[in-house]
Amino acid sequence: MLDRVKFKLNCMNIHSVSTQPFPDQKPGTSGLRKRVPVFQQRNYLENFVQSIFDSLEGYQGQTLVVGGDGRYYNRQAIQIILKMAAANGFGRVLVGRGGILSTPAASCVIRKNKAFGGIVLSASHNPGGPEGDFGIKYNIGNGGPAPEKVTEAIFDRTKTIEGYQILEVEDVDLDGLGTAQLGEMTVEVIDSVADYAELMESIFDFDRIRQLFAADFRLCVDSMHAVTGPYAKTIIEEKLGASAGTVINGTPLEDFGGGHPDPNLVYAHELVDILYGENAPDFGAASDGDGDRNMILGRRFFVTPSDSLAVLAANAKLVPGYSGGLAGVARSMPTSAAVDRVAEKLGIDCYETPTGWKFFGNLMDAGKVTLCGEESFGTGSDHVREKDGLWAVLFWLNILAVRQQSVEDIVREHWKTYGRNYYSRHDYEAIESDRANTLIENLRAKLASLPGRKLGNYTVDYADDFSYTDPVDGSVSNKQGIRIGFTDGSRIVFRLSGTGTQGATLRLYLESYESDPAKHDIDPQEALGELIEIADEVAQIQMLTGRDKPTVIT
Ligand code: G16
Repeated sequence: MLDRVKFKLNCMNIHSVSTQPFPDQKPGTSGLRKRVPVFQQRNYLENFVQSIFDSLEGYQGQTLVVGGDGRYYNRQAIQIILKMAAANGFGRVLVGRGGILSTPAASCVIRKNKAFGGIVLSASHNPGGPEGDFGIKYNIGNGGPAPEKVTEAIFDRTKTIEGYQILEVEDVDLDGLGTAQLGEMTVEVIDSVADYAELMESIFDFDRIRQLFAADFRLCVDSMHAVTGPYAKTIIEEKLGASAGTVINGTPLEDFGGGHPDPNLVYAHELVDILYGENAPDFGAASDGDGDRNMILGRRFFVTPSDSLAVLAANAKLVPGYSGGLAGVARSMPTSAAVDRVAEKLGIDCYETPTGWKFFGNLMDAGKVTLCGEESFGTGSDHVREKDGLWAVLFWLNILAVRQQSVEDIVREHWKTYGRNYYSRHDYEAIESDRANTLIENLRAKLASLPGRKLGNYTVDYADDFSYTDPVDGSVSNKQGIRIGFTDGSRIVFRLSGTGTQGATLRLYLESYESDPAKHDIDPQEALGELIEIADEVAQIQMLTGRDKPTVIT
């Protein structure tokens, strides 16, 4: 404790603790994500939290929202953050009961209470538990992830930090609703679900969805032992009248029951088995650790996230909250262009942003975009500034209630109207970082030589490293993914994940377009077969990663 220097300020027990920087506290696509033991090092979390506060201006006396997905270390982290927020001069903190706030609910609470910002604790879809992952993210007053200029300021501060401020007091009881006083700061433990449920009720036609359930429609929602359990039970079972048991794995557990709370065809296999099994329900959905991602399934039918976004956009007017139409739509660059076709038909703008929800915030704040989404199982709208898993499920339910068709019929009809964007993502997880970087550098070196070249039956139209200029504030983000576009509109995209915590994860995205309805029934891996081969040839994936197949295919 030699480095622990105590100062008593006034009569409050504010302690200034001297520290030294830790290497690499760099926030990635969604905040700082590391393994739990890294976060448990002495002063590790404290340094990062102080770096957040030091990068902000004008928060004295203001409100901060704090909550997380309930994973291991959530409660301990919250106690530290509360004491540091009090020592640093926040006036009030709103914290979800039990420390629970899904990411979209945190965004909702920040906006509703006009808070200065929020701290969201989650490593999203990454596994939890003592040896699992933990994460921390700062959200600004619009309810969305901090933009790059803020995360860069936080990172810069982590490199020079020498100390932090903390109040020496007892832990706050997080399990009962009510208020507590921490020095001059008030802590309010709020209902984790209420504000969010009220917002959902203001957007969707709950009466119509109730009629759907009354008419024997069956749904299965897999909360994967993560944060959406209480939200889904309250909204879908209690308020909308779906039968008890509709929500499975609905109790948040610190280690997500040992599972990997990532709603895709591989990790949400329990739900997939139910929807592809005997007596399958009409509709299935899963969400991730912190409740911002979603996977949509019909009976024996998978809806790609890119298609889901396009279907929501095309049917938005059926939902009361969007009956006036959409201002515009946005998708991340690797997301398929299915929604572009809907935007064209609707006569609205479609923006292509880098991967990362933070890029949508400016567009929504400027009123340019109402709906947005990503291939990584994220869909959302301007009702909050995060992607929102349960919102997407309710959106689908509202459409199903109005159209009275199956999920599969709705998607097939959509393809008939707009054509089908065959799409797949291949992930190579936990490969050696050096190998992954070499692969990307080699590709970069090749880009200029590719246009005009014939690769198999495809001719390269353009090849670049995606760069984005924000149309609202003019900020430029470079090196956002290698794109190889072909003359027929097909694409191959390569990028390294910004959310993994072990080695590097290479993502390969493949897309081709088919307008002929007679050809809409091909297995996507087959339809994309030649592009998959071309990708390996151009990037030498197998040779450089040492893997003969991807870890996950979606
Ligand atoms: C985060 C971001 C998403 C982004 C995803 C990409 O999701 O919020 O906007 O699409 O990461 O991850 P990667 O860089 O690994 O491809 P989440 O759900 O992890 O917060």
